[in-house]
Amino acid sequence: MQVAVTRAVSPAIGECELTHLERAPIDFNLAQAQHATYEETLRSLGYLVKQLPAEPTLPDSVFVEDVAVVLDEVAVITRPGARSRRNERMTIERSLDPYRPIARVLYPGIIDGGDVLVSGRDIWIGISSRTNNAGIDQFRAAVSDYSYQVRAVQVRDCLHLKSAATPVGENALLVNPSWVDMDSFADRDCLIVDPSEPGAANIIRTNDTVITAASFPLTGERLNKAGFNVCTIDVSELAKAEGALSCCSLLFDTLRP
Ligand code: CIR
Repeated sequence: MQVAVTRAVSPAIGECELTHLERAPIDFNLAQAQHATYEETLRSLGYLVKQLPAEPTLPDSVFVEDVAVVLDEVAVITRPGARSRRNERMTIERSLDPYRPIARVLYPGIIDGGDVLVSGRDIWIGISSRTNNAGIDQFRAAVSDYSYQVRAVQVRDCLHLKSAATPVGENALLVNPSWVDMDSFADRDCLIVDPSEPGAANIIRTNDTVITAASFPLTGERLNKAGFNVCTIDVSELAKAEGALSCCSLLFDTLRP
């Protein structure tokens, strides 16, 4: 069974962390409606959505991706780079505990799940304002029994590695080459976002569908032309909090028959 762990939008989302964007008012009702459509889309693609209750004191808690990385063998609970996000961990850990052994990144490591790009047995981890080398070393140690190749990669001008690149196929990535060097992904096919849509590289690939954001129609068209089955949703209100598509869920298989 495929599970999507999500969390309802916090009523405090207007006080979210911001790194690259100017603060703009966020319409809470619209953000909730877009989030509901996001969850509905995952349901329509076969996911059992397990929604955690909203956290009124944790503005960024809807962005569950940053707090854990769920591999087949283990769930790694991160230590988010933003101090304001560290109290998101306990409830996420509790939600994953039934499904996977748990490992944790601890001080002095920091790491955001948004910096962890998993493609097959390869894991690239972005060095960003949210992820440091100590976090990467601890993550590498946590997965060392499971034959993944873990590599660090520098990102620039964006929040996370997964702002710059996400998996679009078994052996293919969708990349914005202005934010991460494509040389890092020499053994993958790289599709490029439309240059006028720098934020478009963050998509969700699931089964035979890719979910893209409505704000990036030209990249959606590129994927369509490349033969992908594209499903588009509007997450513009969540984007004002620097959230993208992948960050609103933790997707994994229960691995039970
Ligand atoms: C933050 O700065 O932490 C949030 N406002 C946005 C997090 C987005 N996370 C993601 O793309 N993985």
